[in-house]
Amino acid sequence: NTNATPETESGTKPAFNTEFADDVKAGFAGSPKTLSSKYFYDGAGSKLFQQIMELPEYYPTRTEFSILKKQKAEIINFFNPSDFFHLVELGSGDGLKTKILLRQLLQAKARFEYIPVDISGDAINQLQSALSSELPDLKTVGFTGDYFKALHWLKRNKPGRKVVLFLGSNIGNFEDNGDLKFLQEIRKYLSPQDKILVGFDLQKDPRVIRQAYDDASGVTAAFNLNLLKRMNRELGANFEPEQFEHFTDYDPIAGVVKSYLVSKRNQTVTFSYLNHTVSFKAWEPIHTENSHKYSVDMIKELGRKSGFETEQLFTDEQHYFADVLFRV
Ligand code: AVI
Repeated sequence: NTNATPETESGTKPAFNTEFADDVKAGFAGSPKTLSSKYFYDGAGSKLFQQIMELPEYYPTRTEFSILKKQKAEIINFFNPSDFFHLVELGSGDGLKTKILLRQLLQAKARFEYIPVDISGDAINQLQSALSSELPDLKTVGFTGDYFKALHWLKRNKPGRKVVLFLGSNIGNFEDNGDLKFLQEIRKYLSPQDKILVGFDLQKDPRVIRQAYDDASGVTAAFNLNLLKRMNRELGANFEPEQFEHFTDYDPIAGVVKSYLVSKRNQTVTFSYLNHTVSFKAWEPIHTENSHKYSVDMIKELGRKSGFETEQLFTDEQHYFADVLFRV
């Protein structure tokens, strides 16, 4: 098992991450205190996220899965499969959802090459070895690293038409306007004929949304609190997770779930590797995540402002989720 981040503080220490240390210092110096949700996904956090995706309350993953399963034939037709293209997936993870499209493309004798991109080298290696046995006819060229490094590399090394996949509603986890900046940046690497399929979580009954981020079994709370444990492991901090509380709420006007870790009392935490201390007041929040929910109008407007046209929107019967195909 290559996914070997220790879950106890007595295990092997992960390599010191300067960017994490700097972001923690800067985020805790501000008011309100913040920490980027990108730090959720260490080994322990990624395992907890896998559990979140299985929760009865967490509808996005299973809904997107059903959209892809039911509409796979129609979706891949929009990729113009008989004309060679690179299928580039940003944040491929375990590729479970993508395999539905990959199987369909192979069955349709599509002319393409699959290029999964992930920040985790372990995820890319595991996906490549799974694909080579499960779909031996598939040509896969994995890329480990940052999305924009990958797009830059592609521009130089893989000229030709591209279809980009950005599934799973990761688009919703940016700060305000971060979704627009991200799509505008992607657009710079695309040419006429290129397309991008993006997963969006749709606005719905606010109670359904709120529950998805505050499940009864406490897995999402553990996922949020893992940030404190990660700082203990990697930055030598002495957070007591029991002294913080997971709090989350959905604002139906802004269309965003905001998650926090709230300090239950006045306390001071020492970061022994950073020679640094941070104080928290009783009930002071640390903002740890945004999860934006979209209306169809917001999606079309976002596409337009980023230089795309909405070609097709694939949704489920309840209109909980949408995979949206934008063309340049
Ligand atoms: C990864 N991302 C789309 C998830 C979401 O729903 O915003 C992360 C998550 N946070 C709490 N639960 C799931």
